[in-house]
Amino acid sequence: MFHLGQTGAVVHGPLTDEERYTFDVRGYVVRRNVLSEGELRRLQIEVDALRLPPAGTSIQSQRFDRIVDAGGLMRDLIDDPAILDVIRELCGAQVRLDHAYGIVMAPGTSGLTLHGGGTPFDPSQYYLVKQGHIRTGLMVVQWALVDHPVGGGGFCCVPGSHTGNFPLPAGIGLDHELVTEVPMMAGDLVVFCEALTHGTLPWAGAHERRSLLYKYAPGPVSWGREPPCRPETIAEMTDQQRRLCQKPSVANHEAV
Ligand SMILES: O=C(O)CCC(=O)C(=O)O
Repeated sequence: MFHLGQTGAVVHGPLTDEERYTFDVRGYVVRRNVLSEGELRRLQIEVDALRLPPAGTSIQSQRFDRIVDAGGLMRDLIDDPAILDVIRELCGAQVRLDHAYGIVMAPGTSGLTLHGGGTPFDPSQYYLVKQGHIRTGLMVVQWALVDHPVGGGGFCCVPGSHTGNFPLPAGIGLDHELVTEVPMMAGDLVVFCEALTHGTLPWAGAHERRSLLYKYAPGPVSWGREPPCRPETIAEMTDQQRRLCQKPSVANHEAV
């Protein structure tokens, strides 16, 4: 498995200097061509197998969870080599999977208003640089299962807002000039921190939007109320996946 950097060069594993710089400046970074055609086909089959009700206009109808319990590649993405070093760098060696879900959007449906943001300081979703290391609270790896073309909608953000010093004013909505769409092709992924102000632009794609979101946190931090999967699922996991799904703690928290 390989991915292409912002300049098109093939890169593996940890953030490159260029990616780290980009993430620090913008609050997100895109990795291209991470999933192969075969993997994309497998993931589409796995999503089809969930027999989701048709996506409508409500946010609830555009979300599906239990993607880790479902198994298969949807589970194995939690510690995919394309992102493992990245989540370790951003959340620390005791990084944990906090929660995971998928997004489906029907053509013409609208998404989610702007949310997140680094101000006021939120101890569960933050962005800090200390002694030369980036540290984030809750952060996201979103895998695009279909093309998200320019003008197609989907993930958007206010680049740089993860280090902003003022709260988002009420007058800045999805249609504001500061809001940037983040186009992706099927097989790309975007890494972003929840301290970044972000949201979902109405979906203008001709096809259904499908993406999978895996949200990670530092070892002692829990954003969600529930564990990321059922206890029975843990028994089926590799040791590394099990370590990723530990309960939030400082004491006895094994490194991933
Ligand atoms: O549509 C997107 O990719 C953003 C989703 C999002 O911000 C959320 O689910 O909280």
